[in-house]
Amino acid sequence: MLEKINNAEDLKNLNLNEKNILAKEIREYILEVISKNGGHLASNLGIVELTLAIHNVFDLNKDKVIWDVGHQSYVHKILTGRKEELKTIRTLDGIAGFPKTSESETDCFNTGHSSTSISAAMGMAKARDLKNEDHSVIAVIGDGALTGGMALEALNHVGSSRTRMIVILNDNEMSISKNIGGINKLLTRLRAKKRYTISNKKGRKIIEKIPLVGNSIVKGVTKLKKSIKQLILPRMYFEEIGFKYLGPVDGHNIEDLEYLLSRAKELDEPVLIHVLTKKGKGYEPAEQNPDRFHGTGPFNIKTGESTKKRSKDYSKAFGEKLIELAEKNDKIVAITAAMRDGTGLKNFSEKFPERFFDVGIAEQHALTFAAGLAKEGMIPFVPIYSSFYQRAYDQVIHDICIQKLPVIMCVDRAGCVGNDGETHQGLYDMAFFKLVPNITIMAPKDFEELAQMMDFAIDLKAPVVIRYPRGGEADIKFEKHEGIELGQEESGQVKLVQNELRQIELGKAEILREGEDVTIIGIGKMTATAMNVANKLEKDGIHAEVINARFLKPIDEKAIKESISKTKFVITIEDGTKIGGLGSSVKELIVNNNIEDVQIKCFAYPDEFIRHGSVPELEKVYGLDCESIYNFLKKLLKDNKKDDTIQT
Ligand SMILES: Cc1ncc(C[n+]2csc(CCOP(=O)(O)OP(=O)(O)O)c2C)c(N)n1
Repeated sequence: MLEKINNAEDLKNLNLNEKNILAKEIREYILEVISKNGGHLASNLGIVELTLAIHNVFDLNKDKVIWDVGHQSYVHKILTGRKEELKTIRTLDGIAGFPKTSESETDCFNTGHSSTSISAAMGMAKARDLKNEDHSVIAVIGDGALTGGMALEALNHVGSSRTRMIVILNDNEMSISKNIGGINKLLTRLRAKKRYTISNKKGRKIIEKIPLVGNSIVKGVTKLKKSIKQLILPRMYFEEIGFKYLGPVDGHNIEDLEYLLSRAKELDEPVLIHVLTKKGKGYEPAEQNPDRFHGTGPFNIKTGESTKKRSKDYSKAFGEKLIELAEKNDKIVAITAAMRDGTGLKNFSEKFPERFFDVGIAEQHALTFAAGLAKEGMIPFVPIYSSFYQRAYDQVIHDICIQKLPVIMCVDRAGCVGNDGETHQGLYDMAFFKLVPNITIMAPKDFEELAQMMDFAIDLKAPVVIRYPRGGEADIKFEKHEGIELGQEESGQVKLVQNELRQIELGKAEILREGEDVTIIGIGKMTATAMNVANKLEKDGIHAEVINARFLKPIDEKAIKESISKTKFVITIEDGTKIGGLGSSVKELIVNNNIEDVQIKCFAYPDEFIRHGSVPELEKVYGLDCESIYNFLKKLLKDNKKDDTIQT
């Protein structure tokens, strides 16, 4: 079947049996591709029949479908001319793992972050009405995404405005982990209701004919029905806020789905269709462990086991240290916005269930909730991915920093994250946090320093950010320097500093090696790149001084000033943006201190959204890998370091 299908037009002539065969083949194809490329497997396996039904009932050349989060759009991509390209999904120059308007007109809105679909759909529906056009607008949203504040704000608006649009609630009882909270409880009661099926459609037709009996009786019956419904049917929640509720319907029964979607299409009001699906459907390991297969790296289809060996990563290092701290200090609590496993909090949640809070996909609430806890003397650690911290910016400013509350904001997946692409790159946090008063910003160069920074953050008793990348440490091991005296030469010109200086002190950088030809300042994981570059330069007789910035704010003016005054040439390397990051702080420092005759070159991401690809590939594309930086410096320093042509 799949061979014959290239776009939705090809579906139109299939009978039910053929559609079911196609669903099976689509699953096999997705499984095959994701087992090689990695990606969002379980959500896509769960949404095959629903996507087929949507494409059968609606015409996506004119009707608009917005996929919330967008991680479940692979089936849609297959049905919209991208079947072959799916093999390139999430790879450099391949198609994206999320909907992209630039990829296809049938991707009518870009997504990636959760809970935006209903707002965007309402905007499109209102525009349609204002332009006197006539097409359907549909938001497809999961029960996890429905816990996000934006989705609830949008439901509130859509319901009261009576806008004609459809919300399809894809309810698989899972966010990444098990879905939680009051909305989930409401859905649990709805799930228990009798399902919509083609067979009880006949029953519905009879009920729909009741009005023929006569007006007054109808009114009486309707009123009675309504009050009974109020008592027993929780669907009234959606109806009370202004939606026609249809469902629940079996999300793997194409016939029933098509029936309900066609009905919804005719209605001139907001409709919510409640669809029940199974995450990971059709692949046993994913059905058993939908959270493990939510987002996965490459794996062996037969066993479900990862084909890449997973070594310790920053999230795990964070989780382990937090447990150690919490054992000694009962004020420590941890908050996650639906990312318990991804942020390394699984063991913490099991060890300290009463001090662990999963608030759902609710980053804004998570931060103000943390502020409340901190105000009353608790010590909240809030690990959230960098790109999702964007959601909670006002809470950081308004609720935490103005009041100087000691919330420890742990920015996981900071920097380039790779294959998830532009919506998920954690490149902006240094720039946007830096301009907030009362905040301290740190980034560790390795696991050990992360642990030290967590200790330091508790002692600081003020708002603090610790940013760390996706994955593990770089392959360079920073020497321990035990027993080495300050200034003692170890090899050639390299001078190492003594161990005591390695303690974290507010606003103090760490000089990793001394040299006089160039100052290389790295921050966080890019400190390793700085060291690698310096080691290579050393072989060419170029002596670089390497500074691990440690603090972006307050930056170590003294150490940097001293070094720059000596070398007269500084480069900065960071996993962030050129605008507003470490490089721009160093430039300000040079200007503010009137340091003359200094050249500076900043290695960071340019002023554009960074696409998907593996991290090493993207670092190469943007000249941030060791080789590119080394080549740049070697060429310059070999001849004459005072070259005025350097462009920052
Ligand atoms: C603002 C934001 N926070 C967190 C995430 C990470 N995230 C991606 S999918 C997901 C769970 C979504 O669950 P649901 O909507 O039920 O979809 P399912 O995968 O179960 O089909 C989460 C938390 C995100 N994309 N955006």
